[in-house]
Amino acid sequence: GKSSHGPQEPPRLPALPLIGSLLSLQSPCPPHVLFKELQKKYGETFLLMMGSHRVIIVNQHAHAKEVLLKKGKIFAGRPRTVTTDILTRDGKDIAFGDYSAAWRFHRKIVHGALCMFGEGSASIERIICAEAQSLCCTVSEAAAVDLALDLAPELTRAVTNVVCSLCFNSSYSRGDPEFEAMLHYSQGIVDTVAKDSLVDIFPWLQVFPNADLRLLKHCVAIRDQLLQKKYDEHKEDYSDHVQRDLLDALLRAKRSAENNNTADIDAESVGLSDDHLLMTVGDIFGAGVETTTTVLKWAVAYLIHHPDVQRRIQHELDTKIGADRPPRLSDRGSLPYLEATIREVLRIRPVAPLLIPHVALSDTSIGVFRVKKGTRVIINLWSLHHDEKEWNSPELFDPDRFLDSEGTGLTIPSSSYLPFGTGIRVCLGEALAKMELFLFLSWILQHFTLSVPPDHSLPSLEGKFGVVLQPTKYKVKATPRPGWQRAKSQTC
Ligand code: HEM
Ligand code: PLO
Repeated sequence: GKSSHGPQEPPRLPALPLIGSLLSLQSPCPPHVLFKELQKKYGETFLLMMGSHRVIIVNQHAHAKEVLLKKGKIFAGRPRTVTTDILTRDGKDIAFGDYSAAWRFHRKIVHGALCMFGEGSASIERIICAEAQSLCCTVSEAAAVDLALDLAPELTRAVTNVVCSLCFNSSYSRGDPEFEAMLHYSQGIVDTVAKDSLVDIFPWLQVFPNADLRLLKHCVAIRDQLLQKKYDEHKEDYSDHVQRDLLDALLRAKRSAENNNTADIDAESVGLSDDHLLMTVGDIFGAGVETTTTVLKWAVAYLIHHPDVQRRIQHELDTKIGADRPPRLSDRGSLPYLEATIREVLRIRPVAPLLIPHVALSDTSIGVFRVKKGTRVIINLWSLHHDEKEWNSPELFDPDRFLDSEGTGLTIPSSSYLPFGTGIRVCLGEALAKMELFLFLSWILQHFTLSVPPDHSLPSLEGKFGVVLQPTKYKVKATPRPGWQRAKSQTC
């Protein structure tokens, strides 16, 4: 190979015309799979052009950690794209907002607000368990009359209500028209935003009629109306003395910056304008709903494919908790097999297979490769989680890989595992998501055994690529477990 004297150019894919078609929606493979394939020809880290932008694709964990951790601050930028600008009013949110004082400030406020509800306090546990309870009741009612259920809407409502409590101190009941509208617009956004679609690569294409862009704008307008309504309501009965939720926490920060106006803080530059507040709470609401719901759908799909795994979790639940009480957060330590299963779901079907693109804020390097300021860096988490050098039969669903040789202690067998990212752009909702996944799955499996409904085929495990990797729709049969049939009538 080449001798490495100082930084060199990364291997580079043939230029523009090819790449345009490569990343377009017509490509037979989703981009994370395609990028993993391209490694064979170009090596683990390579460069391509998306329109006029330099993009480096990283398919291996050492380089991924250099970008996210060791040089995390240098690579903390985010690109501006047509679709994310529409969603976030030109990057006035956390996830798609570029590195800035406003971004740092908002992360800090949200982090603080999430901690307030966080692991230590009982309130978040109470909220999740109330939703889990109501979910189990709805499922058992439906299961009594219908052998083939679509769990997705109920899972989504449960997860939405948790994040609704956190953000807005509110919740939705079944059939609430606002909830139905939310389901609809959110799917429209997931289908159209940040997919490296042609308009994001060639922004001048915006001037032509574009169905995706029209759908996105329509869905964002409906979302914004909903956010604005919550915002107005909160402003009306805001008080400095009570902090009910995240929106109150943001409003308090805004008020206190405005009151200290004599100092050098002004609302616009620190990012405390109405737009910033709305976009931040929109981020947490959107992330809170779409990510956790997606993982639950994947988990149920894999459990249906692997009844043995399901039985082992239920055995663990029966021996460690029994049938007299529901699971709680303090049981997490005694249910390692369930935890291992959750880890395996997050490995085999990462929610964000390409994370969110990062941008180099100055000239730098990755390994031996030179990286120019402004270069976009895509970490291909799909490659990390399916690396044959790191995982035995990576396409095999096997929770045991996360257990030690005795099968009782949890481990992470490879450092090629970053479901939530890492470093200064690490997921803000990791702790919340893990609590929800644990409680919802343990409640469901304590109450029901899930299987394929008669005359249906197994759920597809393929996934539909978008800003999150979603499973396609499927139906399940939920059979109440013996010990819980009696309890049901008392609690529902
Ligand atoms: C960012 C994963 C749940 C809020 C991210 C990133 C990943 C991720 C991979 C991108 C990291 C990067 O670009 O380097 C997940 C997974 C989840 C989950 C697997 C569920 C299992 C949540 C929840 C919330 C949330 C529940 C909200 C409460 C965010 C935010 C960011 C983010 C705000 C942007 C951080 C930034 O750019 O500074 N998440 N997430 N996530 N996540 Fe999550
Ligand atoms: C999901 C659809 C919502 O309507 C808007 C929204 C806001 C924040 C996004 C989220 C969507 C998708 C998942 C994202 C999240 C921010 C962080 C998270 C991208 C588009 C991940 C997994 O990185």
